[in-house]
Amino acid sequence: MKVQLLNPPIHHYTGRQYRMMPPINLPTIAALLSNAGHYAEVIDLEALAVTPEQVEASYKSQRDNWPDAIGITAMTITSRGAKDIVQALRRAGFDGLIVAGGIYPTENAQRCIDDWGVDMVVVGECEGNVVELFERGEHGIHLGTRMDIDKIPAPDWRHHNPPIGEYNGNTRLINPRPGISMWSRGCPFQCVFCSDNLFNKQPIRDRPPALMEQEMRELKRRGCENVYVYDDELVGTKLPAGWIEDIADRIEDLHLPYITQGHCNRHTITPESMRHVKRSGCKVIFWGVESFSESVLAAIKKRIKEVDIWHTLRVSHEAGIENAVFTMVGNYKETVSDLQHTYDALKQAYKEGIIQYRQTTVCTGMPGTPLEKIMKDEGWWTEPPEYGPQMAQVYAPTPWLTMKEIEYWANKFAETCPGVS
Ligand code: B12
Ligand code: SF4
Repeated sequence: MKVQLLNPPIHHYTGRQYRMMPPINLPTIAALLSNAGHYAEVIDLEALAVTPEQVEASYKSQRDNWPDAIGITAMTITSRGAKDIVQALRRAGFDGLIVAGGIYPTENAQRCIDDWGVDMVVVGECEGNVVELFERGEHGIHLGTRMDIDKIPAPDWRHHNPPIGEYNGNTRLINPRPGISMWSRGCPFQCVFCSDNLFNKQPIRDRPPALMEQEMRELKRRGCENVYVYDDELVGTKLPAGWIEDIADRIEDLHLPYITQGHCNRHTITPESMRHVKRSGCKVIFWGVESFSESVLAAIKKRIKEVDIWHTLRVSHEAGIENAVFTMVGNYKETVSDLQHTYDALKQAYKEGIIQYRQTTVCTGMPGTPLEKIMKDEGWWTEPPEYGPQMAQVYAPTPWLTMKEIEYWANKFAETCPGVS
């Protein structure tokens, strides 16, 4: 069977093109299909700036090259683009199997069948049965099954367009020639604003060090000079005993610098653990800080205290790692005095040299999040804009801040230390 796996375009309606990083889901599914004897290629239509009209025209003119089945992935933000592509394929006459999966189809399965015109929706994680589902081709909604974390194969970058290593990177810190990898799945927390609905609120499953070594060596072989280890929260979570040491032993000689993400924690972040993180090639960690205010951290259910943040930044810095902090303005229950406190803390931490970079987003009530429910229950929900940079636009006031205030503090934060884009 020949399968084409598509990441949908969004630039045609958002006015902003993403060629930052490829999704890991499609090359992972490609690896499974290919291991089962099928041919699978991944086309990132957004990264290639291909519009639905171009897809329609190219399908119309190349009937002989049609795959047997098409898979399309979608997040909430890419769902309109996914629908546009499915409809363009159908307009071109493609009547083969179209399968949708990912976070949006998982939460809106019937809509993908009724409104988009896909034949099959795979709900949730699906490495355990995705090959069988493509082979059977049975229309309708199917529950994906998980595969044992030790068995999930490395993403297959062989038939990926654009090639891995030719993306622009989501931050300049991983340029040039960035690659992407995920060493674990899952996050035990459920911060109110987080739209990682497929993976949050569940125990973390760590992938085997031998596979991580294979994956990192393959990325280097393919010309990647930096890697974003894009786990939800890798550093600071409770890792299996000896796991990061094992990875460090295996890839230290590779000298492949990577960036990753972490959860501030005064117990798990120790000089010893950070020594191994550094040894494995880590150069920058993005810490999910959001705010330095205790009351905001509690309101957004971040499950950390201010002391965790200061401890983490200091220990990480002492281990020789650069710290980047994710911060947010317009958080649930955040007032001007909370923002002043975070601003002062950022300034202080930058002055001390324990943070090097900052990214500030605007808290956005994404569909399916606890925050969306709170906003609706409390009567102040406004639909987030579909166009423009996502989670970076001030689009509505909160009960505690005017739009002007949110904008003012986003700009103030930007004055404290360098941004990362
Ligand atoms: C890597 C990553 C990126 C990369 C790559 C983006 C991409 N197109 O995938 C970059 C940096 C570019 C990125 C950008 C953004 N991201 Co992002 N990103 C991630 C991250 C960390 C990993 C994605 C991943 O590969 N996961 C691992 C795979 C295996 O899981 P999966 O994608 O769910 O796929 C499984 C199933 O869903 C299913 N499946 C998925 N697709 C398909 C397709 C078919 C046919 C089938 C059968 C099955 C199937 O099978 C897979 C295997 O089980 C996730 C968080 C997470 N843990 O997933 C956030 C996440 C997906 N991103 C998110 C967001 C919001 C964004 C941005 C809007 C952020 C911004 N402010 O700009 C942009 C959108 C850019 C864009 N147009 O694509 C949200 C999405 C929320 C939502 N409800 O839609 C997440 C969940 C993060 C979060 N905490 O909220 N992101
Ligand atoms: S923001 Fe980070 S820590 Fe919070 S639930 Fe989402 S992935 Fe987990």
